[in-house]
Amino acid sequence: MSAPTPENQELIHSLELLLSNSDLQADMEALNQLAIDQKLNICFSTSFGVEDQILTDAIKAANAQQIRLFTLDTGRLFPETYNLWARTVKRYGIDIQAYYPSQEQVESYVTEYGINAFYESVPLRKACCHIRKVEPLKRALANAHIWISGLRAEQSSNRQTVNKVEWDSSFQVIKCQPLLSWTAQQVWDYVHLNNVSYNTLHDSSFPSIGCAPCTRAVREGEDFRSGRWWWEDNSQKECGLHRS
Ligand code: ADX
Ligand code: SF4
Repeated sequence: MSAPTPENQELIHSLELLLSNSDLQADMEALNQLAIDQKLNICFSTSFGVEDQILTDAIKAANAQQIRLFTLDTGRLFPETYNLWARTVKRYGIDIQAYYPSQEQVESYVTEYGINAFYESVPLRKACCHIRKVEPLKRALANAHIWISGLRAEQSSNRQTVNKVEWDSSFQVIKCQPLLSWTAQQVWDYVHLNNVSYNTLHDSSFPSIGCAPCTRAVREGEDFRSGRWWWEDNSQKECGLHRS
């Protein structure tokens, strides 16, 4: 895992100055222009969560055609997520490239351990996430210079240590999270103001939505990510996409 080159360090610095955060559409316009001026491959990963729907809306509003959208279809997503995916493509008239897990790896995992083996142990859960999310993400990011994600600091204590722009040594890419400092209030204000379509599960106490067998609704007072891998210890709750 190598450190960023001086060119990447310089790019990180320019991005920090570029992303104002006060105007999301302007941020997307600036990223689009940067992609054109510096011939950069910029991509955005959407899981169709509400933060990602906002970013998709802003990319479209900015006509930021240089930003490539992709999703990781683990094969275990909620029907509501697939429906929203179809609605989003239709509404915005955009391409969202889907990346799938390796057929051989899924077949051998299921044959050896079973279809829901992720409930049995943390290593088996992480192995499933690796096959269904991390390996496809590596392919999705293979030629990328900048990866945009919808992380927000408020989502977990770990995410409070994330920087808006940073070097991701696992995937060897500059990662940026334009919504990092947004509050839930700001998120929902944007959604209502711009009539953004969102996953109907958010209305049924699912603040964070991942794969169906590994996500459940949260109870009043429980934290944002408590419905994800709920049977595991808090310290284990990451799938390898993000360091936090
Ligand atoms: S996770 O690591 O716990 O799964 P989370 O659901 O909070 O992540 O989503 C954070 C960001 O990771 C999203 O805004 C999105 O950029 C990216 N992401 C998560 N899951 C996917 C997915 N299935 N496909 C594409 N991007 C994803
Ligand atoms: Fe597998 Fe669950 Fe990870 Fe989805 S979240 S890839 S089903 S272990």
